Amino acid sequence: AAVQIPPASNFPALKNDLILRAARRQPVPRVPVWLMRQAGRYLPEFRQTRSKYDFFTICRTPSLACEVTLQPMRRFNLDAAIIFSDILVVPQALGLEVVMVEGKGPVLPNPISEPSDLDRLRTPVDVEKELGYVMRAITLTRHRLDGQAPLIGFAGAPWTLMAYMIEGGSSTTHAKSKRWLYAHPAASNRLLDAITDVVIDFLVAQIRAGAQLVQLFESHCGSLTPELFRRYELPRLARIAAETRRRLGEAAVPMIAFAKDGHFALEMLAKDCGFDVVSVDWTMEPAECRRRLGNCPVALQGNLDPVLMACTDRDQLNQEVHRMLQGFGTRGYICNLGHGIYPDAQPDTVGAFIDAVHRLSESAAAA
Ligand code: 1CP
Repeated sequence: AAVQIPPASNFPALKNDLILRAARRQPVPRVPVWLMRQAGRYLPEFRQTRSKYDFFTICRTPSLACEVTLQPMRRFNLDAAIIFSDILVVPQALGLEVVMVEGKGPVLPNPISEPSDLDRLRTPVDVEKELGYVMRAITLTRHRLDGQAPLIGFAGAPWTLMAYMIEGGSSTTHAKSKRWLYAHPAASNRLLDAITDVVIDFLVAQIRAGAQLVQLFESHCGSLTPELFRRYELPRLARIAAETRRRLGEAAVPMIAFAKDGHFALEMLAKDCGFDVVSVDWTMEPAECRRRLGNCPVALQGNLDPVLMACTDRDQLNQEVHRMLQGFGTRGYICNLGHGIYPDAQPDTVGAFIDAVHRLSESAAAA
C-alpha cells in the first residue's frame, strides 16, 4: 500500500546520539554499536518479507524499505539504523540493468566492456528522479524511528561500483576492471568521474532527506595496489567528502569510509580523504591501527570477525569484544563487524554481542 511520506523536517527528537558523539570523538558513557548489513538474511522476519517481494521492489517501496530497516531495531539495542537499499542502485541510475539472482547475488546482464560502452551511460543523472525512492524511504524511516537512534545513509565508492559495472557481478580477482585501469586510463577516469558525480549528489540528497550519518562502501579496495588506489581512488574519495560537506554547509553530517582489505590505505584514508570515521576489517589489529594513526583526528570503526555471529560460545565473544575495546579504546570508536554480517548469523548471538559492547565499554569508560 502506498504511504504518505511526511516532509523531511520536524523529525522526532533524538534519544540516543552516541554514534554522532563517537564520530566526532567526543566523550561517551558507553561505546555505540551497529552492524554492517544488520537488516537482512539472518533475520527470519526479513526472510518472510523477502519471500513476498523481489529484492529491488523492497528497495523501491519506501514502506517496505522502512519496515526492513526497523526490523533489527525492534529486536536489538542498536545505536544506529542503516537504510535498506543496495550500493548497486547507482549503476541502475546510470542506466545499467541490475538483477538479484537467487543464490548468486547481483548480476548486470549488459556490463560495460569497451570504452565506447561509456556512451551508454545516462549522464548527468537526476538523483531525485532516478533514486528519489531512497530519499523517500529515508524520510519515512527517520520519522518512524521516533528518535530511537540515528539513521545512516550510504553509497558505494567509485572503484567498487566501477568493478561491478565492468565485471557484471561478483568477482574474486576484478581482473577485467583492473585491466581497464592499466589499459584505458582516460576511459577509467571518465567512468570514475561519472560515478563520483552521482555519489556526491546522492549523498547530499540522502542527508537532506534525513540521513544523520553516511557511509561509503569501498568493498573491493583489496583488489587495488597502493599505487592504483592513490592514483584513481584517493582523489575521488577526497572530492566526495569535501564536496558533500561544502554543499551541505551547516547541515553536514559525519562521514564514514569503509575500505575492505584496505590495510595499505589506512593512513591515506585517515589523513588525506577528509572522512570523520575510518572503518577497518578484521585483518587489522585494533591497537596497531591507533599506533599507525598517532593523534590524527579521525574516529575508527570495526572490526569483529562476522563469523563469530554464528558461534555460541559467550566467553569467547566477550573476550573478543574486550580485546577490541582495549585496542581501539572507548573514545572516537564505533563498534561494528569487520564486514557485513553473514546469512548464518544467530540472532541471539547478535543480541549478546551488542549487549557485551554496551556492558564492557560502560565499565571501561567509567574506569
Ligand atoms: O536476496 C537478497 O535478499 C539479497 C541479499 C542482499 C541484501 C540484504 C543484497 C544483495 N543486498 C542487501 C542489502 C544491503 N546491501 C544493505 C542493506 C542495509 C543493511 O542492512 O546494512 C547494504 C548496506 C548493502 C551494501 C552492499 N551491497 C555492499 C557493501 C557492503 C559489503 O558487503 O561489502 C555490497 C558489496 C553490495 C552488493 C551486493 N548486494 C547483494 C549482495 C549479495 C552483494 C554482494 C555481492 C558480492 O559478493 O560481490
